[in-house]
Amino acid sequence: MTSDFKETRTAENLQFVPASPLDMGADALVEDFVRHCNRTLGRHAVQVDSPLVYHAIAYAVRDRLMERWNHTSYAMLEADSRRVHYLSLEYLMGRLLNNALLNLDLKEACEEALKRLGMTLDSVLEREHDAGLGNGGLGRLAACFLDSCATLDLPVIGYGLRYRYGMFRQRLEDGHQVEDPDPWLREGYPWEIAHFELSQVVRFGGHKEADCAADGGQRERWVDTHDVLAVPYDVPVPGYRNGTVNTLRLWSAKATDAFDLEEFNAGGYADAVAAKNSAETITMVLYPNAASENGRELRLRQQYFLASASLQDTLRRWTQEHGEDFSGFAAKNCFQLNDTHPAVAVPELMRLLIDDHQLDWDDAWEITRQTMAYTNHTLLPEALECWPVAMFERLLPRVLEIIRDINAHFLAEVGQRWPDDPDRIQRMSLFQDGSDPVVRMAYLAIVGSFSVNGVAELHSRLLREGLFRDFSELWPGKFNNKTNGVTQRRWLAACNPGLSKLVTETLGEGWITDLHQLQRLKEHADDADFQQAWRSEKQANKQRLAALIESRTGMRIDTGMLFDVQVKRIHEYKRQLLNVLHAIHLYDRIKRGDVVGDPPRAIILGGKAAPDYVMAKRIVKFANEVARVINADPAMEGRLRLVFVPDYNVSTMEVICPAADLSEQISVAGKEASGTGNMKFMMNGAITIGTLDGANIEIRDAVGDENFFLFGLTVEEIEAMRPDYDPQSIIDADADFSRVMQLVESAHFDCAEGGVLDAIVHAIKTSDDPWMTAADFRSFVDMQKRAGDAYLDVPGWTRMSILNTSASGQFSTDRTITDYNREIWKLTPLTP
Ligand code: 26Q
Repeated sequence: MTSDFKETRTAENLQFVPASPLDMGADALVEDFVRHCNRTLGRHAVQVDSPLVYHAIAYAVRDRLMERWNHTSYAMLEADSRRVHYLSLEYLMGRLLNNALLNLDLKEACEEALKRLGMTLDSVLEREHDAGLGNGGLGRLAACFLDSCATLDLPVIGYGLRYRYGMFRQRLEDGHQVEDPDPWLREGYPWEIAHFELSQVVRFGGHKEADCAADGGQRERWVDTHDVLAVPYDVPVPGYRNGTVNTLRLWSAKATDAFDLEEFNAGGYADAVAAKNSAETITMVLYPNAASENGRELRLRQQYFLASASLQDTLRRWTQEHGEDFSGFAAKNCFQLNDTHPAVAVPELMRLLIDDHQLDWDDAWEITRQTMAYTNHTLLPEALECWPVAMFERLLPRVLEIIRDINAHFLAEVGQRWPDDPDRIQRMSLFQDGSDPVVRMAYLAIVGSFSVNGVAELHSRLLREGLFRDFSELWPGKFNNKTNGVTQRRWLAACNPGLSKLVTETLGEGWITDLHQLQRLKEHADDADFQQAWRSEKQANKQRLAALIESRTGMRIDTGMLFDVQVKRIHEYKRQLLNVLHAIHLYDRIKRGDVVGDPPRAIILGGKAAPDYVMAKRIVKFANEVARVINADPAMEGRLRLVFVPDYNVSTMEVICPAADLSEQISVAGKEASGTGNMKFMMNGAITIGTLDGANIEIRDAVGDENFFLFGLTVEEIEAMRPDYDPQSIIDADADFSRVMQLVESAHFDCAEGGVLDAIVHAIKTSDDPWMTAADFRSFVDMQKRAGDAYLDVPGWTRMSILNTSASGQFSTDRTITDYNREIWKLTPLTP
């Protein structure tokens, strides 16, 4: 038998290089499927509906990724190129098989292979569990970024955590949200490769000690620590048909042997096992983004675990190639912080350089400030992360000391610039004093970075003028904008194959890597045949969504209805409540016989509420009770439906966004940093009804005012109205609004229990309502009416739909990443 591998040996190294790339045809896939069933999974037979089928196919596809992956890793090492390390506590990857098939151009072969095996690709794809290692926008953005970086051949490595339990699964019980854990790894995860040999030790607790260095100077030592092992699991990130496969490296916490032994000697076997468990809880579960989760010790442990393991990994690679000479480090490395969640990387890099690599403060600070870049994702002041100094002291004493030193240096700089402004020094300090002093992580991130960016133009401006004003006065050049995007490979090509085919037949396939090419769809916007084909794709997608809704809720939806969709995390600022009030208004009108001129409408809601975000959970209950009443009323039949799709996640969005007619982006102006769901809907031909918030503004500029349903107050108007905001008088002056509120308050909807009703009524009626729902009710209802009218003009609506897709080119993460690279990262593409 001949070997498939070329071998090279040195004394301590064995190198294997595949002699020839694997065959990409259906025959070879069938053969490898059988081989993996037999030899990898150890089965002589598999049932066609078992998860093993998915695993065997995933392994066959993975084999074909692997050779490209090895190649890319080797090329990166060889070129010693500058790299970006994307640090994020969240990656909402969703499913990977279909993405791998698309990017490797294996889809047809795989379909054919499965057909020969008596199965369909769709049924196998459905077997994959979503990798739900994120909450929402921020986590999905990280995943889209990785796709674009790989497609653009950029040497970017993602660093994150391998949570044993990802985002919880949502069920509805009597209209209430119930959470179940998400055991996504239970059947094994075929996409990860453990690299035990690259494990890192991360330290916690203990205390610091001064030590005399050889040069006679003082050195800090951090001793008596509790150590935890960080084991990397690598997930491949294939680019689109370019031979590049980048890496997402996820750290998993493991007890160290030393730790086991120490406990073992002290307390015996049972204590040792207990201690082992406590070390391994660090990566047990993803934290949902609730306000009350702020300040949890385990969360800080997670953040430090990610930062320290990732930095040590980078420094290990550096010293392997360059020894202890760090003079070239900053030119070759950049760390992009996905929000402040990994911001402890700033003092941790200082600590590693000073304590472990003997750099002096100034050199270490120079390197840190030249390598770190920070992206902010929120304008809500209450969402800015602060950690109690006392907790830091207990958990990371040496890191806290470094933060204190950074602060001292920084405040001296502020004092020089503004010599007579003690208020400003107070305001800008990394520490907020008080009875329970805290570290302000956003300030730490700003001070330690060479770049600070927001995620949409409005957001970046508001950061400069508001939240970070003092800092932008000190360092105007540091602040910049990078408007978000989404990857069209997943959010058009893969999730909407019908429309993609139509687009490709019309324009060629260039749009898949150059989304601006969609512009040319404009020329077809009024072509009757093209319009007909466009509508028929939308119709098919609506059927697909209707089937999903029926399977999850039992409810049947007529696909002739206007699909009016709002799916996103449940949060007061996103104003799902405003949407439900509109549903009640339509219900009220139909009840009163005021039905002429409106299209039948299905209002589709979905999203998870953080488990301890009480108000968000009340909104879920309220929406479900309103839905129950509407859907049970015979008068609503064929006119109005309200559905809540349970367990909204990445895979669900892949069915939802192609089917939407109308995209609800109705946050109160000035609160949604960007939004990215808005872009997925637009790309798939939905028309937005939205406020002047986040990236909605840029969406409207791109598509034109006449193809966007704008409503609501601007940021400036909201802020001007706030001091004497009086929702009751707004309600009283509006007959429609009054009737809606009467229906709500009369217990027409069954949600009095648990104070849900009172809380909802209060939220709308209080003059302190930060989200000012009542202020935008009238303009929302009016614009919804205009949207309904527009929907009845079939060619007019189809034209708007086509123009939305056509104008979505700038909302590709290929554009976003190109901007990051041009202005922040400055990487050279590395073509394999
Ligand atoms: C905080 C403390 C403790 C535990 C968790 C958290 C936490 C976790 C996740 C706080 C926030 C998040 C996620 C925020 C997020 O998704 N923000 C969204 O980011 C998108 C990408 O930039 C934007 O488009 C959205 O506007 C923004 O809301």
